[in-house]
Amino acid sequence: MKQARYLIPNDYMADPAVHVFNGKLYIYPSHDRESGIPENDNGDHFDMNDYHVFSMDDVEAGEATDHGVALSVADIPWAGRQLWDCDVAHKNGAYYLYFPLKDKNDIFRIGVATSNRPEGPFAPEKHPIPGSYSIDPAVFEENGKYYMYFGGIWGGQLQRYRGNKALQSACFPADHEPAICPKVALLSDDMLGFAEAPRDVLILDESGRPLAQGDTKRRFFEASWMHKYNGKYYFSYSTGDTHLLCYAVGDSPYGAFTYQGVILTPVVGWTTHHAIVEFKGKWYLFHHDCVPSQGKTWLRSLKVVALEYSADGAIKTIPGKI
Ligand code: FUB
Repeated sequence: MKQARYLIPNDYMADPAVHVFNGKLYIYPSHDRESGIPENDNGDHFDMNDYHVFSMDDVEAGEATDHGVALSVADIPWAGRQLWDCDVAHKNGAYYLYFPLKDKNDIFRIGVATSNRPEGPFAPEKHPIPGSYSIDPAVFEENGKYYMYFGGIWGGQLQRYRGNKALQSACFPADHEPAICPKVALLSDDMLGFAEAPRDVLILDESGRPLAQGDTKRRFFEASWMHKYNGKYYFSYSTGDTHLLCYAVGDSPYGAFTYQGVILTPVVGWTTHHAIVEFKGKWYLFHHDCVPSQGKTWLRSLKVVALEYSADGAIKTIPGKI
């Protein structure tokens, strides 16, 4: 696959999480829609109210099958608004959909919904995960342990917390201070909560110093993803207002991770978001852009492109605009 291709031409889908379950590829995107809310820095215009699940047998040329609505805001007892980027994990025949949603006080929390099928429908728990906050859950499984990465600044509200406690008001570090970190927590055996207090995911520069808040072309903004390649853990994320997808590599799912480089240069649109997955012996980058909506930042379309590594394990940078 030389060129990126659009996967769902008839609807606006974004923020892909992608997994292989039972030999099939499943895509869990956000479902963008036009709700008329004006664009602002809080992301109020990303006013999504349901999820669809898609599956594919062939990434190179096949169609994505739409399995219909898997979960709606209307079915979530604690819901306020805005279903943002979700992810799904599989354990012992059950599938767990993790989703960020603002509660009735307009605070992002992370919820969980369960199904016995990868395509859902998913039944939500009555309450969000205790101790959860912010957005963009991404779950990585290894040896029966499930790690949830999460967090996002600005509209994702991560700047309102320190040490897992809510602050009186949002607080950003000064430009020279260590950047706000994404979080990681082991999930409990029943997959419905955290087994530990969320920890900081440290992203270091080449000298071993934490990236600074003012280092906006490298510091974390949102959209965590984790994959393993050749024994190394690759933590990837979006730099938000500088519109890059980057990655950092470490020796443990907890990090620390050392910044390596850019996976995807800016796309048409504001947000950039991704999943990296191996399927049938090839690696792929799933992401989104706003070309089909002619640049409407809240109406994004899903794409896939081949992802390649150099012999030393470096990811080859992919151009976001062609
Ligand atoms: O889709 C809403 C938000 O935009 C996601 O949660 C972020 O990662 C960004 O893509």
